[in-house]
Amino acid sequence: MPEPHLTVGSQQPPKQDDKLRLYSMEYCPYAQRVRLVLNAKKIPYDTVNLNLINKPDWYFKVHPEGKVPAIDTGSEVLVESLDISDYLDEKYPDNPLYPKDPEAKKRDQELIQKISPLTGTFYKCVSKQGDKSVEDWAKEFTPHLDIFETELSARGTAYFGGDKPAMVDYMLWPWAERAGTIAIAYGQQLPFGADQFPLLRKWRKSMREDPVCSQIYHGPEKFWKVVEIKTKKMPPDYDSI
Ligand SMILES: N[C@@H](CCC(=O)N[C@@H](CS)C(=O)NCC(=O)O)C(=O)O
Repeated sequence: MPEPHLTVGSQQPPKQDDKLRLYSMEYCPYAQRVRLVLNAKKIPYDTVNLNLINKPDWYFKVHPEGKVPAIDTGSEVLVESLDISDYLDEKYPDNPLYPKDPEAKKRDQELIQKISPLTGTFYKCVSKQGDKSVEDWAKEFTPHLDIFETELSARGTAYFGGDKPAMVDYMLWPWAERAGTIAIAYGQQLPFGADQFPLLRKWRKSMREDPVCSQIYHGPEKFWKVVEIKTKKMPPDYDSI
């Protein structure tokens, strides 16, 4: 069971000294990135979930913009999923998630930067912005997905990280987990060709079975409820999704 989402009028839970504190929201893909890294590296942490529609006032003292994820290390608060993930990888050397070679690490970090245009398209699509057909959406997604398909092909490995998932895989996975939400939104899958993205499709299946991903898997129906809460302005009861 996820930790309850704290809302307006709640008290900030006292922090234990020996653990990192993650401020999160169970269905946030950016917070999920950090949870994947924490779990992949077996870093002890506790979670405080927040209701992001009715945020508790005290949270603005933690993160002035009131966003998740944020990590309280005990001596500082870190924000932004990519910065937190990089920090964790450097600070906790077990199970390194980047290649040792600085050039290869830089290439991975550059690839991670290319996830953002893909997620932008995902949000517009799933919240049905622009009144486009599924054919149009498939066309719009194609160049973004091609980047990752081509990269898997060039690397010749099952995962971007090689024979096991690493940083690029975990930074991309939250949206691969949510991809099925599009079929719920439109009543059909986007009409990609059967020969399009064979490596990415295989990657997605393998990632679904990765213990780090499956441990916190929710699947498309729950994410669809989260989309509906936002787009239909329904009561934000994230604890009963
Ligand atoms: N660029 C940020 C994005 C974080 C983000 O947008 N989080 C959303 C939840 S998924 C949030 O906190 N929304 C609340 C708000 O914007 O007020 C990151 O990578 O951490």
